[in-house]
Amino acid sequence: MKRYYQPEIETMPLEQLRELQSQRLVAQVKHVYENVEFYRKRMDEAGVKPEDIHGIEDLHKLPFIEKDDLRDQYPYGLLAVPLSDCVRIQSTSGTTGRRVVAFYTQHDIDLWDECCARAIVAAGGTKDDVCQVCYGYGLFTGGPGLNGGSHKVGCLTLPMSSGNTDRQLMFMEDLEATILCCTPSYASYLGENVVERGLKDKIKLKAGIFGAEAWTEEMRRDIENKLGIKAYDIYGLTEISGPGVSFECEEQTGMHVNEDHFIAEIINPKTGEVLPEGEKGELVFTSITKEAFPLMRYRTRDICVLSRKKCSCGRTHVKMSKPMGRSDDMLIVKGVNVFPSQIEMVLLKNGLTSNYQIIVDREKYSDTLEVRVEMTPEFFTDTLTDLAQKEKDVVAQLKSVLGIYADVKIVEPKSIVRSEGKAVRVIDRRNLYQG
Ligand code: DLL
Repeated sequence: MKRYYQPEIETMPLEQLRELQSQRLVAQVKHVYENVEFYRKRMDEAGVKPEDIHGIEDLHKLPFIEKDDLRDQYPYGLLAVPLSDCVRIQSTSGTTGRRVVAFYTQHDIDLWDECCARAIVAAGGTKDDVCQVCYGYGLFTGGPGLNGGSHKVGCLTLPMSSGNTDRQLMFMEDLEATILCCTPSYASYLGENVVERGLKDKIKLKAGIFGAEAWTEEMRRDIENKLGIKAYDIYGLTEISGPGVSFECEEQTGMHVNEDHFIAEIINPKTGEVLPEGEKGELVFTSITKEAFPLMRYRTRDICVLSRKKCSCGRTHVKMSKPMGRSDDMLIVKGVNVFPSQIEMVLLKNGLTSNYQIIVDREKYSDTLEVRVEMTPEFFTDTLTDLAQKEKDVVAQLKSVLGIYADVKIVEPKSIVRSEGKAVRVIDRRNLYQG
């Protein structure tokens, strides 16, 4: 049995899909040119007018937009409708402290929910399912996105949010959850608890929809075994809407991009040149149906490959590989986006040095974050109690800036190995990216 939420769109013949994309792109370019000064200026500088865009073949003429532009335009600079037409914001961290704020009209939310509904149905969800959503709710898009998708499908939705494992497991068993939505690391942790507490035969889970961070095939098998489910990947980013930009079908060989809403391109991150299908490069998205916060040729910094190889599920939408790395220095720790510059800012504010190292590791599929930083020579005379207090202060400030715990160790001057070339500030021991 084929599993689609919107079969006519998900299996639309390619020609027709391209035509739909073209029409929507032309309208979207006009919308942003007329309503967003930033785009008007950028397009004028690039010598492109809305009349020059006749369809997707002209997409390459438009300039790129980057995370720094979003930061510079914070908060309202990219808004394309009156604020009074917006009903929600979601947010994520920016490169240097400033957050990215994305705006949504009710129509934007409806379309986003539909994208998530497609992912849930592709994972076997129907109105008879019980969908346990343990992504964070709030500014993070994970909880609200999958919650909305689950409602559209008609599942009984358990809006658990993250954490409180005892309660998660109690509801999973008592309310007979069949679909689990959370980060792969949390799924793995839940799986471990299910096995340890002898719950595997008592729970009714059949599928999981896991994303927001990189995870390996090995981790997929481990989660599938522990929870007795089939585990599906889901991808997305706040700037473009949230989860559901792309999702895996039963073939589990890449994620179908919801191409009726987002046009995907792969570019050479160094030159900006558009690369042919099958080549590895940076993923760029153009949102063609967004009303409030449309992004044109947004550089995601995620490195991956696109494929139009025929899929046995019958969907015609292009597939993206799992992200294979980043073209910037963003780390994803416990599902949270972390920029080294955010950590550096806190260290310097506390009178510490810029000789620091960020060490990310994994214990039993759960991320750990350690920050080692050299004290200044003046600090050297401080007592151990002073230093311990300083470490505590930095831990608290990092928690408030990043939203996650980092183990902070203040070390002696000159004890962090100097590099002859670029400083090695980040040591990521997780080896999460494949390919
Ligand atoms: O992580 C949205 C999301 C929520 C996706 C729940 C899936 C499930 P941000 O916090 O803005 O949004 O982070 C976006 O996370 O550019 C990727 O680098 C990374 N990412 C997201 N999904 C995946 C995935 C949400 N399935 C950034 N595999 C993106 C690997 C992922 N990386």
